[in-house]
Amino acid sequence: QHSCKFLIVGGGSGGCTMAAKLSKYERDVIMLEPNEKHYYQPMFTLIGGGMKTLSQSYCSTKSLIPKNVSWIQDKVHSFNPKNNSVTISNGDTIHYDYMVVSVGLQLNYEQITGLKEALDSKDSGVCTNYSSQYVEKTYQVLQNFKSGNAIFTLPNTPIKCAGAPQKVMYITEDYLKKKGIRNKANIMYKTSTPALFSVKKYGRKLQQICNMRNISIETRQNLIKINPTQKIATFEFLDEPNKVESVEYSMLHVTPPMSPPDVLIQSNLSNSAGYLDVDPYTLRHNIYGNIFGIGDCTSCPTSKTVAAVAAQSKVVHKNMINVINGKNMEEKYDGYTSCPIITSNNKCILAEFNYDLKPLETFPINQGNELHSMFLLKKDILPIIYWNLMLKGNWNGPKTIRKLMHFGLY
Ligand code: FAD
Ligand code: UQ1
Repeated sequence: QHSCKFLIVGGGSGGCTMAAKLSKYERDVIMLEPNEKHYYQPMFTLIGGGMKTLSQSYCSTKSLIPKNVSWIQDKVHSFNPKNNSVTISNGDTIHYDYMVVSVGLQLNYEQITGLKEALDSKDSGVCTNYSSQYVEKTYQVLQNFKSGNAIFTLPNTPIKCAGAPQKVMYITEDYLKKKGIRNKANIMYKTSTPALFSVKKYGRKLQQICNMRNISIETRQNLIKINPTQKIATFEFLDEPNKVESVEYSMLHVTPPMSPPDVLIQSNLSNSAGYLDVDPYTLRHNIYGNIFGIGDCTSCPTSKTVAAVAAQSKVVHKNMINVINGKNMEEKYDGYTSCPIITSNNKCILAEFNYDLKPLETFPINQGNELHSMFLLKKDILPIIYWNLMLKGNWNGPKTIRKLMHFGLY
């Protein structure tokens, strides 16, 4: 039996950021997180491309826990919001006054036949940047590539960092070009979505890049099966029922299907799709007023990123404090999210936008162009911002910088 004023469920980007913010004024905070290591997942794309190492991407969870926060190294087994409690895997119950849910997304490998064994087998040519367990294999597959089809997939579910499935493709194309074997490769992006990118400005530019670099884009196709011994991948056509196609590959980068964790789907905190049912502007739970949500597990219809979490963290913190003090919630989340789309080993398009899918760029330059400066921001500056500002509770996204850069006009 435990009880606390604030319970934070999940110690990923959202959970650790909220722990840091709350611990500045509160002592009675518990954070539940099963993992010993905390990974900065945005670095996975660079690790897969051989530009960073896995050991550069994590810290021990323990080292991130602020002084006033108790860490319980376990996971929620069931949510009981009517009793203001959760039970955890070891059978204990934790009672809370207020709860922040930040459990992220789970990777559902089993939804693609043969995927798990293909990832586990060394010579299958199948890789994914989406897990710390497999991300190093991507660079091995890339280095071993000799010729044939290199296929990159995006599944038929919402995913985190919707740009990541194509970043690894641009890095691969650039790598093969520099190695002098680009003409031996046939590069294909097979995506369940109807377009390359949801924001028109960036989508248009990325389409041009693919045309110029001879990358074929095949939309509304969904990977359903892999035969890792014969190296054949099978796709369904989402707009043509019953049509499937099998393609040989030498390299296959898979973005696994994702969903909220089962424990959230099965709870009465989720909407019909399984996401934590929050108001998209206040981030407060739509039924239980003492529960807030942050990050990938929420129903907010924005692209799921650390950048979004940063902007949400201020809203959750301020609104929660106002609720506690019996005041109106004043902060509103505008859906801000950002996706640094790496297009080579030294260039990046820095997409930033809101719920309206309108660009909301921080810098007074056209971020829709491939820029070396934005690559350096992504590779060298953002990790520093993450570990030293965001996880210490001192980064709410670049809004203030944007206002300064645009003299408050934008
Ligand atoms: P997470 O950080 O995933 O944390 C969720 C935590 O909840 C985990 O630690 C998990 O152990 C814990 N948990 C799960 N179930 C339970 C339970 N039952 N009980 C207790 N704890 C539980 N974002 C960007 O902004 N820019 C990028 O360039 C970028 N690139 C990316 C590239 C890749 C390959 C990947 C995988 C992600 C990328 N992201 C990027 C996305 C970003 O990492 C996520 O959006 C972000 O980490 C979400 O934070 P979160 O707190 O919601 O979830
Ligand atoms: C950001 O704030 C952030 O969180 C720390 C990210 O996650 C790694 C990002 O990828 C981006 C692009 C931002 C936005 C920051 C700036 C300075 C534009």
